[in-house]
Amino acid sequence: MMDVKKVRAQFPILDQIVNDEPLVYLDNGATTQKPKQVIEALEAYYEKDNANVHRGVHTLSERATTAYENARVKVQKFINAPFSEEVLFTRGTTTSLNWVALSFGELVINEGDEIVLTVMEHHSNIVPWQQLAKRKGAILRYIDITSDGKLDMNHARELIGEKTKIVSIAHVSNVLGTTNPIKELADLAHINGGYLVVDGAQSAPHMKIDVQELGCDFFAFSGHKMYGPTGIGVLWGRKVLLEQMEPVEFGGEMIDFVYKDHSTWADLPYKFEAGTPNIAGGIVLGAAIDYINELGIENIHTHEQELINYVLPKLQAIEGVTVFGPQNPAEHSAVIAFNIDGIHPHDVSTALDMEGIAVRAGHHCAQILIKELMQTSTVRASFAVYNTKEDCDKLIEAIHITKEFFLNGPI
Ligand code: 7TS
Repeated sequence: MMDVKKVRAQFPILDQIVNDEPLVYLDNGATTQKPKQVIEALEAYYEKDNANVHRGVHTLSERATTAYENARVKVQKFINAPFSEEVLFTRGTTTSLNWVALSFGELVINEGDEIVLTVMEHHSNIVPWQQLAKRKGAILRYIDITSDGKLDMNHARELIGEKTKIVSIAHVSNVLGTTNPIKELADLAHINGGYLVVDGAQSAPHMKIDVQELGCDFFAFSGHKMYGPTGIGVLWGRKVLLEQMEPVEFGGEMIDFVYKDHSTWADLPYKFEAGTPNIAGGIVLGAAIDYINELGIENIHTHEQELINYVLPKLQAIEGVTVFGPQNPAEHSAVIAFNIDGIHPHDVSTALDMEGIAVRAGHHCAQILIKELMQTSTVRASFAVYNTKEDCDKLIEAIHITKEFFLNGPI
């Protein structure tokens, strides 16, 4: 059993009053808060070790380089990647997916080829593929969802065929909370001679990731959604593929030799990491992984799932509330999007903020999905390891207060 009180105490930001109420932070799908040991790792780096990496032979540079490369190994172990040089540091999921589209897409996509996405994708797993399709004359296809917000696997089997070169899909939807069957999709893509790209932004913080077990070819995620800093993320790719790919950015550190008319590239992973990287970000992402490992990702998952089991039925029971995505709590991950009949989601979000509760309202960068759900926006409560059943109770109570205020007027 996780001692949530102890966990909460590690997050200084949570201990504050917002609009005269204790803060209840339920916008973890957007970004998570950071524990003391992660904040301290950032401070320690700048206070003791700051230097550029991979170039100086002086002591600080060696220290910074060692810490940065150790962080890469921590990421490798975190996702069970076969090789540390398959771990590329990026700015975040968005950059990671752009790199796959720009480099791998450029390599394998030709005119008439098909790229299969799903209607539940975040814009950062749609727009880079649209741009690639435009450049190459390729075709985009979208797998539908079922009425309870799961991926329609019959449709997936229909769409993924011999023209499919790339399937790119969210592991967990940032709106529906659906977890997609990655292994099955990887097999489908591979049988047809294609490749599977996974957007792990909403899964890596919440469940054990094993890229070998998932059977995917690329896996992207962000540090800031898993208790780490902003501006750092990861692209993992299979070595044989990364080796064939061209770099996306060019400049210092990514070259082997530079001649007047051409250049040759450094080995993996450096070929992709042009210029001075986000050194502090990489090292502190390593500290965030240490933090997750100390708690245990399985324990985090169990705790969050308990919260969903607790709060989802309570939400479903409120008259006028529609919850999107799987209705069975066991199939619903740590994000819950919902709407209240007759009240605009932005009004709901403002009213909840008045009660000290932070949620997100909007299209959640998933406009195709929101249209599919026949909404213009939704409210979304998203959970992390430091959330409690009391947070859930406060959310439910505040929704009742909000309904009362908007539907029956101020008392
Ligand atoms: N993919 C998914 C599934 C996401 O949820 C997000 C961010 C991204 C990609 C992009 O990640 P980034 O770190 O590069 O921005 N999602 C959200 C969200 O749901 N609310 O704010 C950001």
